[in-house]
Amino acid sequence: MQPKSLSDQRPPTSLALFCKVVDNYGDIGICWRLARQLEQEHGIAVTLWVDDLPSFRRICPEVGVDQELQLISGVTVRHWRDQQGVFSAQDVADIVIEFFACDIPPGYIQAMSERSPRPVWLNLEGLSAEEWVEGCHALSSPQPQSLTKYFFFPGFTSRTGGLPLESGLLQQRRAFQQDAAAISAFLGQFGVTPAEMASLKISLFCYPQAPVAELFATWQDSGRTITCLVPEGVAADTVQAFLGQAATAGASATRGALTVRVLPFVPQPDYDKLLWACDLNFVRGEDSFVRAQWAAKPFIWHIYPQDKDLHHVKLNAFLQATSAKTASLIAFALGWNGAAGEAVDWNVAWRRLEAELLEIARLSTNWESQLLANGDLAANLCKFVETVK
Ligand code: TRH
Repeated sequence: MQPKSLSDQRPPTSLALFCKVVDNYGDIGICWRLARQLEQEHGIAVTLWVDDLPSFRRICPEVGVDQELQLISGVTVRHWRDQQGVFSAQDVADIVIEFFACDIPPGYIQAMSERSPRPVWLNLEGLSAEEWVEGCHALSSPQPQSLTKYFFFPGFTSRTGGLPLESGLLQQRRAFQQDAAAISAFLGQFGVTPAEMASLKISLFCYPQAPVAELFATWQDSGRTITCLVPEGVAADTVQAFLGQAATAGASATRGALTVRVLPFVPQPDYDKLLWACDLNFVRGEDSFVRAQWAAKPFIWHIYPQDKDLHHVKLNAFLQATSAKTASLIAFALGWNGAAGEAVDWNVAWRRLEAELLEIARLSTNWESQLLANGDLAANLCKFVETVK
């Protein structure tokens, strides 16, 4: 074995990522993905502080919900119980990231100010295609005690931090999508039958206010057989009404042209496969929305609702930015998000969208190339840290 060079013996760069789960799975979903990527692709020793272990477990079954400290896929996971705690400068990582402006414990910030050199402190913001993002990305904000915080925005242009994309993901996706046996084996484990596999396959992940019942009624009368795969807990009341039984994983029913099948809530890497395997995906929030774009399949985004319909502005900004769109997709997406400004005839909206699915899939591949040119968020973040440290 070659002796290690001196530089090899330096301890790896350390990074603390603080994640507060506001609701659902997107906050931890994004942080967990980033933590793994920084550890695996950049050799950084990552500590992920997270306040809600049960939500984390839903997307990563290895998580022990009663563990204060655990090592998962090379990432140190710490239960962030409260804002208490006394920290010393030695406890502070080289890079400190707060997700979505969550408040880091005051004791940790105090220790950051006592550390020499000071850590690089980033606030990782939420994703938006609005124009102002470019102007705010990478801005610095002076903090008390000689600390500086930088805003780091994900985004869709080269003047933002880009989108998270694991190395090799697109190759894995292409191999999977070209392998009919792999797709059958993957969907087969959830009880999807050969007839369902041959139908138009649609995954459905949305917030409770989506007009799912209206869409189910439309799909039932569709001229083409459709299989809708719904993770457990999503649109639960409508799914239960359609099934005539509890909407638990494994349950399914067929009415007219539509089969609805309930899937378990799968671990994060399997959710990618589900998106890759379907012909159309309904996604929501932030992380599944990004994954749908790396699936290069048509998708409809249900945006996280905000007060005063602020989310409609974000939705329109994205619909304007993306090149993976047709008039039918824009109309459908606006209707799905209650942003159409008029009543939607779902039969018409669906017929138009369905007729353009192949065209949208083709456009999705071009959009993917555009996004790729912006680089991956984890790599962009590491480069940014080098420029400010
Ligand atoms: O769950 P979301 O609605 O999350 C969020 C949060 O509400 C958050 O507060 C808000 O800031 C944000 O949306 C905009 O949707 P999202 O972002 O798509 O996250 C879902 C995660 O769950 C994502 O990482 C994919 C994962 N997932 C699985 O791992 N398995 C599954 O079966 C499904 C359906 C999702």
